[in-house]
Amino acid sequence: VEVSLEAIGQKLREKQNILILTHQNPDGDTLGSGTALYYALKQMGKQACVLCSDPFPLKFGYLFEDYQPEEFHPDLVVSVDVADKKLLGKVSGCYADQIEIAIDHHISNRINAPMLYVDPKAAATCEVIYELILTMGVKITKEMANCLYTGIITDTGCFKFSNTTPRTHKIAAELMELQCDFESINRKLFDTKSKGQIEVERAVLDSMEFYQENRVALVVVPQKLVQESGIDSADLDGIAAIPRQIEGVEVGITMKERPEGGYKVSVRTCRYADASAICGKLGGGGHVRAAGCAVNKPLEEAKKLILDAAAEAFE
Ligand SMILES: [Mn+2]
Repeated sequence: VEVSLEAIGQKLREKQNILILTHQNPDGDTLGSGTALYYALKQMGKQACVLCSDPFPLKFGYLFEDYQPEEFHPDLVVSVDVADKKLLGKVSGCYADQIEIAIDHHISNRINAPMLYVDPKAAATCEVIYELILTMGVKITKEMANCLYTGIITDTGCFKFSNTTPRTHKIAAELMELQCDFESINRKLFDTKSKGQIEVERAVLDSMEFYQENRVALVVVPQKLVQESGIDSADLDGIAAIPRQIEGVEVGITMKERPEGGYKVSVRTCRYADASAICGKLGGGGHVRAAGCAVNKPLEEAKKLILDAAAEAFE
C-alpha cells in the first residue's frame, strides 16, 4: 500500500528495534540508504541493524566506520532499494515476509508491504532516505551525508546518467553543505582500480563479441578469472559500463558467471532500447538505461536467451 513519507517516519518513531534489509550483490545505493537510515535511527535512540546476504564490499568500508550492530529481536523490518523479495538473497530473505516498510525508487518494485514508498523519479533511494530523515526531524550529520552522497553518485554514475534531475543536484549540494567527503569518495569509487581489476578488464575486453550489426556488445566474466585476480565481486561493477562506451553500441551486455553456476547479467542501454524490458523477459528488472537479471543456464544457452531478448529492441 502506497503511503506518505510522514506516515513512514511516524511508524519508525513508534518502534524501537529496527532491522534494515539491503539487496544482495549490494551497491552504493542500497548500502548508503541502509547506513544513512541506521545512523539516523541511532540518533533517535533506537536500536538498528543493516542486514545483507553478501559481505559488505571493502570499498564501501567507510560507510560502516561507526556502525555497531547489536543483537536484537526486530519489531520492525524495513527494506531499502530492494525491488523484489527475490533480490534479498538467502540471509535477508528470511525476513522477506516480515517487511512492513519498503522504500525504493525502482519502477518495477514488486514488494507487497503494508507501507510502500516508491519514487521512480528519484535517481537513487538515497534521495528518498534524505527526505525521510528530514521528515523525521533528525539533523543530517556529516556521516549520514557521506552515506547519502554515495548512493547518489553510484546510481547516477557521478550525475551522468539520464536519471539525474535538478533535485539530485540540489540534494547533493545540501550534502556538500554538510561537509560530505565528496572528493575522496569519488576518487575511491570511480578513479581507483586495483591491479587485479585491471587484469580482469584486460581479459574481458579481449573476449568482447558484437551482434546486431555492432549495436549489441557482449562480454563474459568467467568465475575462474575473478578468483585468480583475487578481487571483490563489487569491484566488477564498473565492467558493465564498458560495452556501452563503444560508439554505435546501443545495448551493452555483461554476463558474470556466479560462483554457484549460471550468470548474473547486466544490461546497459544508450538512447532508445529499454534495459528493464530486455531483462524483464528473463525475470529481471531495473531501470530504462540499466537493468539486470539472472540466467541459470550454461554459457551458450544463457547467451542465446539474452541476445534474443535484446534483439527485440531492434524490431
Ligand atoms: Mn538504487
